[in-house]
Amino acid sequence: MIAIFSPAHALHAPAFEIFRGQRVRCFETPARADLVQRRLAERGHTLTAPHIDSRAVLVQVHTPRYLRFLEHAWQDWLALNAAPAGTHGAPPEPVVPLDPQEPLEPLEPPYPSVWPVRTLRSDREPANFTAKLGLYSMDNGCTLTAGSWPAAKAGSDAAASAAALVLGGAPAVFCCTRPPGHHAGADFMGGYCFINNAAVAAQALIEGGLAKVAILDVDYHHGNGTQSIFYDRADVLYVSIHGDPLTEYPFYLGHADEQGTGRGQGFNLNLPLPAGSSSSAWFAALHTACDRIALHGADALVVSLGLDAFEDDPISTFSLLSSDFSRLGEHLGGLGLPIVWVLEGGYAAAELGIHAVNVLEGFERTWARGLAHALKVG
Ligand code: Q9C
Ligand code: ZN
Repeated sequence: MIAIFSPAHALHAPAFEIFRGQRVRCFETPARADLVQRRLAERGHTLTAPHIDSRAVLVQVHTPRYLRFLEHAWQDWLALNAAPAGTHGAPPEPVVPLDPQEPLEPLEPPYPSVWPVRTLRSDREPANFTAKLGLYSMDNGCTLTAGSWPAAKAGSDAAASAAALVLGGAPAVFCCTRPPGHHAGADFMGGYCFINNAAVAAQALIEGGLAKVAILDVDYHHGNGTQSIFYDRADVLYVSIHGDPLTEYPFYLGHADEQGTGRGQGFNLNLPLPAGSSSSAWFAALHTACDRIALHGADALVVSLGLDAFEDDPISTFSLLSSDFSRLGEHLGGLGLPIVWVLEGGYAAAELGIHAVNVLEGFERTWARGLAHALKVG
């Protein structure tokens, strides 16, 4: 399979994230994409760099003011910290001094601390940097660094490039990208995601002339960003299998009663499963998902390929085995649809390459069989 990879992903490498009030090592690391890339190469798959600038599609998926903020956020944060004391007040001394063992960053990253929740306005962009950061964030899961924008943009370019290859006749293309994307909405980041790569891929397929696209999201977490971007549209069907938001991140979206709105009514299907669900429950949901996708009559499929449904994922509770990822790929090959695959979550880094390749090679096996069958029949 063709896989798109840019070493620019590694420019986004925050030193830590905040977990239960503590600084902990990030779950979402550069090693993830590097290990998947290495496994793809070992198995003889073709790796290629993004060849398309996604800017034109990006502005259809995200708002101009969010993109402007993201692109300049690090420079703005630097400027704020270089401002003479008195302009913004000298920063207070931290109560807990920095651990000297920690890799020294030239500057501590910014975190949101105020958000425009219900009754507060999000239509006016404040001038204050921290207020803007809160406006454009759903949580504190997106540590901004100097390289966050170029890394995220490279992922978006990969998604647009994969869509172009599929439009050109490739049966499937895999985006070996990070940071992930499916929690990012039109104007906010969250859950390690800055730019919604799956949405970029789907929109690029529509722009390329396809009438109907489906997105299947198999990440453990509901893709709230993707759902919200396409919620009022009938041309892009969104289907997701995920941990029940009553107990699992992102908590505030992903319930079964969210079915779309306006023209998009009936074009959103959430299949939440209780935390701790078995593989057989998961595959039963996959069958339901595939039936809905077939009914849509999609011309192409985008798969938000999170690998965190794995039994040993450190932050998730489903029970998929390595062999189940092969089964997933085999099942999707049977749909007979061209696929843009986009890497999302999955934090058992050591197994990530094996699982991604298991899915893709499973797809290739049944896709080839389908072609052989079509030739015999036709
Ligand atoms: N301190 C994906 O799998 N945890 N995202 C946030 C913030 C949320 C997972 C912790 C997990 C998000 C793409
Ligand atoms: Zn996830």
